[in-house]
Parts: sequence; C-alpha cells; structure tokens
Amino acid sequence: MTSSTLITVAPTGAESAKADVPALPVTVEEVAATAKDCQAIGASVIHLHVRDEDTKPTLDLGRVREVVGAVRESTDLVVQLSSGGAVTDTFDARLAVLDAEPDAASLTLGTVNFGRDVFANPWDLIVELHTQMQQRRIVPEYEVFDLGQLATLTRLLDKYGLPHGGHVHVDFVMGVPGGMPGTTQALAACLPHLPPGATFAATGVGRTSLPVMLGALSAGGHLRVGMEDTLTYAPGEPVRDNAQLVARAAGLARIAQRPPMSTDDARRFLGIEE
Ligand code: KMH
Ligand code: ZN
Repeated sequence: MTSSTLITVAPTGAESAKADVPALPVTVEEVAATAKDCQAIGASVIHLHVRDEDTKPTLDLGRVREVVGAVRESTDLVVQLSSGGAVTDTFDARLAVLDAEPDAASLTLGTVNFGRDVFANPWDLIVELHTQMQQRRIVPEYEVFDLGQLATLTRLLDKYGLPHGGHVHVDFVMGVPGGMPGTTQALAACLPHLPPGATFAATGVGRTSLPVMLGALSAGGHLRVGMEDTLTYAPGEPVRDNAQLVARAAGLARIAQRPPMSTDDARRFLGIEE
C-alpha cells in the first residue's frame, strides 16, 4: 500500500451547465484559480475538460492549449486532459486533444450508458488512444465504469504492451447511471481483476462520493474528487467550490494515515517524466 494518497481534482466536467451551477469553473482564469487552490490543499493531478467562451464544452485545440498553459503557469499539478470529452464529441476530436501535449490523459475502457446518453468507447478507439499515448509519451489513466472493462484492460496490455512510464493506474468511476454502482461491494469486486502491479483510484458520482472515497481509502486506493462528479456536499447543501471537496478528501486521507501526495511524488508514482 502506498504511504500517501494521490488526489485528483476533476473541477469542471462536460455535463453541468454554468447557468445551473454558478460555482463551476469554466473560464481560463477560473480554472487556473481553482487549480491553484486545490494544489494548496492537497491535489496533485487535475483532470481537465475545457469550456468555450459561451461556457459550453469544447475540444477546440487552441482553447485546450490555453487552459493547459494557464494551469501549468499557476501550479505544478500533473495535467491530465480528458479524452472522453462530452458524449456528443467525435472520436477524431477526442484523439486530437493529445496534440495539446498533456502529461497524462484519461482513457475509458468501454462503452457505457450515461443516463439517457451513450458514452461510446469501442475497441478500435481504445487501441488508438493507448498506442498514440505510448508514441507521444503521455501517461494514460484508465477509466473503468464497469467490472467487465477490466477484462478489456488485460486484453489491451497483453496485445499492445504497457503504457508510457510502465505503470498501470486505473480510476474507477462509480455510480454513473448505466455503470457499476458506487458501493464498497462493487469496488471490492473489481479489485481482484486489476492487472498485477496496477494501482487504482476511485470516484463516486453524486451521493456515492463519500462511500466510494471511504472504501477506496480502506483498500489502499487513491481518490478523485471534484465538481465534475459531485455538486452536493451534503443533503441540501450545494458544493461551494472544488477546494471544499479536495479539503474533505485530504482530511480523510490524513485520518487514514496516508496524507496527500506531493506533485513531485505523483509524477514519480505515475511514471511521468520530470
Ligand atoms: N464526460 C463523460 C462523457 C473522461 O473524462 O475521460 C466522459 C468523461 C470521461 O468524463
Ligand atoms: Zn472527465
């Protein structure tokens, strides 16, 4: 078990509208400020979805580069771009975010119902993302929404080899309507199917945030929190900002005697070149 906890903040996502959630960071300045606050409190990785001038999700490369640059300027966080985008994005546009040269990128291991939508991740796209990231020296974070997707991970690694950096790190995204439930039982069922030597984080969407966080810590895992996944801090209490969620995760990690990992340690842990 690692002696510290990798905390990833996912501050924005592609699903919530700024009009519905005024505290959601969407401008370049808001994302950079959130990133700085979250690093100060214990985050070491930022999972980024980018919004345009109208606050809508975008994969426009110029805008993505601008946000990556702003986060790099104001923090030392590991910059992980979403290659998942929004459910409406094309595969080509999702692949093109790698041109923005992030340290890391998410890579979802299968198609999943996403509420009333479908988050499409066919095998050929998975292979293309995996092999392009190997060639471009970008470290993937394998996103797993359901247990069967771990079989896809094993098949991927058997056929195409280890990712850049040589370390396999998985993030369980739990509680999505259409994916596995956000429960300790579901998390425990997944763990024996991780490839040997792999590490994991978990995030629980909505009200599954706390049970998943506590389950992950108890099993030696790492944490992802943020307003991409959680908009309610407690029943009837909207999240104030991303730092509030990172502070709760960092506090629980300290209670578990695995305090937040520094950004330097996170780079070493994930196999990212310094
Ligand atoms: N927005 C979801 C459809 C990822 O970032 O890689 C996909 C998602 C996963 O958030
Ligand atoms: Zn995401």
